[in-house]
Amino acid sequence: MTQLFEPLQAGQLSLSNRVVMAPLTRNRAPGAMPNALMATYYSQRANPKDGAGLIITEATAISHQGQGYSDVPGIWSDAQVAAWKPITESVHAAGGKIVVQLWHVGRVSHVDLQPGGQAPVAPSALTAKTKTVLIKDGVPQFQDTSAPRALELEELPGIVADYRRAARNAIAAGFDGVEVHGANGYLLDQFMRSGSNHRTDAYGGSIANRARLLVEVMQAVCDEIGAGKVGLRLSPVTPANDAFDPQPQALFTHVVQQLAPLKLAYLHFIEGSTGGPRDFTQGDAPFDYAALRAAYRAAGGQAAWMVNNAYDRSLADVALSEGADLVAFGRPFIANPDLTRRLREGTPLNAPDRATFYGGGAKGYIDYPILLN
Ligand code: 8OZ
Repeated sequence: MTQLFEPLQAGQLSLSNRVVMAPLTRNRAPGAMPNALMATYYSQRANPKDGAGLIITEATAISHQGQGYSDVPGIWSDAQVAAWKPITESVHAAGGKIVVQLWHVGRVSHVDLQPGGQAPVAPSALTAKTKTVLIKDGVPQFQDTSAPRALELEELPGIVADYRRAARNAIAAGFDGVEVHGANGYLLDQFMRSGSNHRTDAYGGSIANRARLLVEVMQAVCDEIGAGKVGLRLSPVTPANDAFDPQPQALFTHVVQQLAPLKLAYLHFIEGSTGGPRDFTQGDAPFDYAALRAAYRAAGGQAAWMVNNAYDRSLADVALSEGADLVAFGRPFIANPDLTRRLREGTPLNAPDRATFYGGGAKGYIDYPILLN
């Protein structure tokens, strides 16, 4: 089977193959500023034949309030837009395509990372049982998240506006589009799932109410830059960052049905537990991803369907034969800039070094070997 190495038109994204570089947090952007090391890292993975058909950047904060980890990049200021430009230019010069992942962490943050040392914001004042990464004296340290405060109803249009500004900035910075981060227990996921959303207004309670903020954000981002440049990442059953909902099938079926009319470029699903078991599930029944896709297609949704989590070549081939359009690889892309070539030729993969995942410099970032000739 060769489908993995064939081109795909996903909305306005013309992709040279179906191997996608998944978003990967690397904590190498001090001061939330993109930099030259990142240009090297991404362009190493941008070759249209041997690298990713699409690169999704590491999660990137839409506002200072949206930050929850040390040394992750942002895209809220003009200086950040200017600093992203050399990165998108080097990826394009290498023949690749790149979208930026737009991120608001919500309650997964720490007062040390928030403007004025304030409490992080969330749908409800419920502390996440999870850790964040603070880098002190160059050493990554896992620390408990801080207690959040509940966002006021009047603040929500401002959150939507921050996503809209980030999308506008992304295009100004030369990105081919954006991916909204709706997964892994961050702000939009916190609103969707009842474990973290105890609101009693129009953004809490029913499934339709809990999905409302995500749908408003997607609408705003699409209005701003055109839906054909917009993707969305979801993780229906992950427990990451204390995410929980008792009825994920009903919740995410509603979500994709709401998004069907938008004509998005792609929908991106983490299957099972993020970075963990693919068969992990939560709630009232095992999650049925095929039924989710069928519900989306039945509602008229035409976005490319991207799958992720612990894929290898044979699992990817099966997924494509069963109707997926794109397969995103995370950790394999950390250690293999030429992952697509290695998958095509069946060459052994370099193993990623966990000690250099978060923070640091060139080591474990831009020094993984590629196959020669
Ligand atoms: C690993 C470490 C920090 C953040 C995600 C953005 O899980 C992340 C993340 C992953 O989506």
